[in-house]
Amino acid sequence: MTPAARPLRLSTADAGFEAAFQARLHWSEETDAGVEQTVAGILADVKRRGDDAVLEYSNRFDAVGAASLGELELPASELQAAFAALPAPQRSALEQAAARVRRYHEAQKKASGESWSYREADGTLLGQKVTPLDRVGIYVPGGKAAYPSSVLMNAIPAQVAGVPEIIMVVPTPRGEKNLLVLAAAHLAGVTRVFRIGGAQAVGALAYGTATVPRVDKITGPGNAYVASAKRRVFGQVGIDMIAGPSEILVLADGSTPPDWVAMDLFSQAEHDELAQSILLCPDVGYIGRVQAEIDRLLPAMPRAQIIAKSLSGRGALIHTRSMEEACEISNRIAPEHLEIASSEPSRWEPLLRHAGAIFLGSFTSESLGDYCAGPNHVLPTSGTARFSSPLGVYDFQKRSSLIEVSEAGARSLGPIAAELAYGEGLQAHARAAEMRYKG
Ligand code: HSO
Ligand code: ZN
Repeated sequence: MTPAARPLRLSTADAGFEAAFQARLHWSEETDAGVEQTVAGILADVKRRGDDAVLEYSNRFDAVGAASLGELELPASELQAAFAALPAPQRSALEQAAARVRRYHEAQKKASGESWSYREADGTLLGQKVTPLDRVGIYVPGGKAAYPSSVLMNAIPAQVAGVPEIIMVVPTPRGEKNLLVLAAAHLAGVTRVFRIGGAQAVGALAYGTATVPRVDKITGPGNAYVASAKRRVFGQVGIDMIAGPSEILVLADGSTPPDWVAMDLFSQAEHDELAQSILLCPDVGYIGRVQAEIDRLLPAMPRAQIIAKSLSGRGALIHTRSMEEACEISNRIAPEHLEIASSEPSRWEPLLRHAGAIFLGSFTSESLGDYCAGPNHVLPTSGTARFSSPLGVYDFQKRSSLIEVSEAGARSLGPIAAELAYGEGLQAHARAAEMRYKG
């Protein structure tokens, strides 16, 4: 028996709307004291004992039965073989997705990832030099959340940025390898792959061991242990973000077939019982039709149980007074994915300020963005789109300021610097500037 999927029905005109809306949005990742303590212990151990510790934890938690950490590295030939062994349609889909994701990120690099400078009249040059990170680590979860598409979304921007070494870690519980993940690693240009996971893999990447090289930044999703480990090593290395459950918000004016919208709501709900799917619409009749499609379509879904839990526990169908009000509410939510299911998406898009990715028009299903449209599917969740952006080429680059002062520039800038330096009581600063024009 499929349980019913009943998202909360709300109307902005109701007196209790605000409280009910807030309660539905609220999500806090429990920081479990037990997890925190375990992770702290594992990281300290990996830092102290390196390879031996990582090997022990991998044998204990993943039952990989390895005698040395070196055994857990997958040779490039095995990645290549995994790719070659894919059924032709799957190989072709993966190749086309990778090519489109690469092209998008190349355009992104051109638009915002290049060095720049300008020269002033007296010859002084000012600018910014953009360089890739030397080495990055990509965490890929094992088990049910192992997404080959996420391998592409993490590795391709790193490669396009020009990162010379991309180290991937992926746990293989009881030695079970996910061939599609390995094939994606081959296609995306991953340099080395280790079959390790959990906090011990994050520690190995952050501190380096005899076998696993130390990286400069770690990206990629993971369970509570991985998230906690990433938080703890942040500062020693860069990290991308701590992703919460997936979210989709559909803004509908009633012009998109309601079964399309129902399936779009399912598409994020099927990721996770804690995923959040929300519909905002000024037409109450249409909301009823979407609910009817939810009821009709759900029983045939293989992940019906997860979808039902997600929609009933965290979903909402919200009746608004207008599309304008729907846009305002969407801005307050700042969803990871925002679909404008409308016949006039360009009318509403300018009103929308906070979202990880915006999908315009009835034909743009969010799932195309997950796999092959081109933009990255690693997006800010839990309202963090208010201040952060999709994973991109810029996450694998850093910037250095460039300053080249001419002799004339030293004469014009020197007195300004000296004046301010004396004001701060810093003689050496002042003299260093003065010596260059006064002697
Ligand atoms: N929607 C997920 C990404 C994904 N979907 C991977 C399918 N595979 C988070 O944006
Ligand atoms: Zn998805």
